[in-house]
Amino acid sequence: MLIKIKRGWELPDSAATPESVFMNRRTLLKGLATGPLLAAGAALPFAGGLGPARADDQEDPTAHLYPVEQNPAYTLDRPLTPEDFATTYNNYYEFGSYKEIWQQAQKLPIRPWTVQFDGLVEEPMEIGIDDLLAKMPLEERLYRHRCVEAWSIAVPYSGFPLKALLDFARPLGDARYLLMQTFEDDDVAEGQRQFWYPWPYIEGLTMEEAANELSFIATGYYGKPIPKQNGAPLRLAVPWKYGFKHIKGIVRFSFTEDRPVSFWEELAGNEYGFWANVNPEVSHPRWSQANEKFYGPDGMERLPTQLYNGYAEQVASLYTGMENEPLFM
Ligand SMILES: Nc1nc2c(c(=O)[nH]1)N[C@H]1C(S)=C(S)[C@@H](COP(=O)(O)O)O[C@H]1N2
Ligand SMILES: [Mo]
Repeated sequence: MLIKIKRGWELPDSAATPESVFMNRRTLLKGLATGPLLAAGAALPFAGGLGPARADDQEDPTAHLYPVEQNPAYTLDRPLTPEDFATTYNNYYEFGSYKEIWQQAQKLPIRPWTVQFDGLVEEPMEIGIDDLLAKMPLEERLYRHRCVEAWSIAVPYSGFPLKALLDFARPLGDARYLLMQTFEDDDVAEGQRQFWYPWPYIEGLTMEEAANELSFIATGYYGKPIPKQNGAPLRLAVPWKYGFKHIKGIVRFSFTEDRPVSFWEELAGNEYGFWANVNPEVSHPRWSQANEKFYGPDGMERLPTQLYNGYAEQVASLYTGMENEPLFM
């Protein structure tokens, strides 16, 4: 771990060093000094996460793209969650089934990163992340995020509407669902060695949901490239749905006629369904969803959960006539 710190200080103090790299190092140092991880479980994350130079020491080639202009249509009813919190309290089972995975996630190489489009499309294709980003209209949006576990945050994503990606992918008329898939590499993602999980992580949306104005692909966070622990280089944001739908580290978009079975649905379909729309009145089988623990600038605050996480105006019409579907689990 000392080696890594030394490398950090040795970096040339060039103006070209993006803030993201600088910040990550500062956060890392802070984490080393004060983080609960050091006391609690240093051996586990640090053993594999730090050490010789790895892909995580490369400058993110998209750093110059950010910050991007904020879309004023997506504002918040609450303050933003501090960046420190949103980037160190995460769910990313590929790197461990606990919240403190951010160091482990630094091992993920995000260049080269190829994104595949297949299934019911006019023409299957593959494209590198930087070529893809150059084609997409980037903007910033402030979104609420509500995990099914009942914690919530409010964060600034940069990225592009999923609709722009659909237009690029040119799905065929008989495509009914969009399946998204996370990278697989159990050399860096040690969680993927846990064979009882149905890797790779899969998520899905109906084509109508995917084309909804709120469906967003995040490539940036807090005005910088999105950190690995938050899903770099491509991560879904569908803020009216529980957090597990927000698939990270996407490598594949596939268009299907049949409904995809998601990672969590396969593990426990009675607890984590396909629709997963937020609703305070529909309890999880093991806990109430009436309230949420919002992590804001003043720490944790209990707030009432809102139907569709407060986005009913934009999405309720997607579900008319579907009263018999388990829309809220
Ligand atoms: N590939 C993958 N994506 C994932 C997860 C995961 O374990 N693996 N966890 C999900 C869950 S449960 C939540 S709440 C969000 C958390 O996103 P954040 O850590 O950026 O806040 O990521 C989602 N995306
Ligand atoms: Mo979650």
